[in-house]
Amino acid sequence: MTSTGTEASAAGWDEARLSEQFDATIAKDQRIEPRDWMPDGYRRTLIRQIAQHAHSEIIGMQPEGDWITRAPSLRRKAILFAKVQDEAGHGLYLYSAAETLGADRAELTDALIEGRQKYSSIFNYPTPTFADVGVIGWFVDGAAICNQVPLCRCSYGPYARAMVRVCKEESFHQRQGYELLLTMMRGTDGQRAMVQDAVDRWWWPSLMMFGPPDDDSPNSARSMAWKIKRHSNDELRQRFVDMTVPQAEKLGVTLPDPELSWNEERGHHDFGTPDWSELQRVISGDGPRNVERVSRRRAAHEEGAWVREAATAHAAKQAARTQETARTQKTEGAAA
Ligand code: BYC
Repeated sequence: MTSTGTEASAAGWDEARLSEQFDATIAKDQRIEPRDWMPDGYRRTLIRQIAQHAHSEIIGMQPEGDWITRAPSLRRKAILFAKVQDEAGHGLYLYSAAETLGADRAELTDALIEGRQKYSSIFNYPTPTFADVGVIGWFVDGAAICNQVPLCRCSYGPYARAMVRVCKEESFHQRQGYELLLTMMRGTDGQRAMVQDAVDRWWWPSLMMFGPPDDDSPNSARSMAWKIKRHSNDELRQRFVDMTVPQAEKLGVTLPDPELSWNEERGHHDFGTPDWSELQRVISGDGPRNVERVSRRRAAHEEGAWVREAATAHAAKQAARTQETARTQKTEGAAA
């Protein structure tokens, strides 16, 4: 799509024509870019999803970040540092993508810390043992890969492009988690029990990451028609289960679902039903760690105010200096 909103109004195009052009771009599987005309609902949906995604990355630094000072070796500490730092980076790309839609980053942060915008339910669970770091990598980053690889083909250009790098890093995160667990499984009985316990606690919350079942997902149909989402919540959940079962067998752990079995006819695993009332509780603020996660984010934001002020003052000083240099050069040029 090439015409900007300004060009369009100059050409006297009406909204119906712009809407047709938008639909044609989506139908051709081409990208919508920031300066293209888009329906308000498309813009709002993207800001909602991208903001929630960004908030999830930033809040997601906390459960694992708690283990940085307690990692059992220098190697594990360095890996964990790098992973948590990557998540900060993902949050920043995503806030930038939301800004291309006209969202204001400071307002998005306020919406998060005032509880007006959501973040992924998964980060409201505790991480009592180091095995949780491994299982988060294996399950949570594994689920993130299933969910986010299709987002690389999302119809909105800046979101799709941000996802390419994010997915490459998520893939490293997943493998580091699995490798950590393989190491623990080769250790003592106590370590193996720790891994199984973490698997038991994280399995169902990980399945909930994909959102409510399709028949209870109010946003899916619209988002799929706009090619923001490429697959439904249930399709992606199934993909995650199919991918994870053989990995669990190789690792030597049991997934805590008695209904889990291979269905020859469907060519997929059958599995039990997550407790959807738990997902609703966690999303609405009543999970095991919601209060702690948001209050910590609020405190970090308040304590960081001086950094933002200093950076703004520095940028203003630099801009004034650049302007002054340009003025001096112009005067000297005129005099020469
Ligand atoms: N948690 O109609 P639905 C990561 C909300 S970061 C909380 O199906 P939609 C990582 C949903 O927002 C992981 N809320 O919605 C980071 C909606 O509420 P609103 C984050 C949830 O948008 C660090 C309502 O329920 N990934 O991987 O079509 C370390 C109805 O749902 C959840 C992303 O954000 C949930 N689990 O689909 C390691 C990916 N599920 O907004 C790893 C991008 C649903 O109407 N996001 N809700 O008030 C998406 O793909 C989609 O937004 C979702 C939901 C699949 C999450």
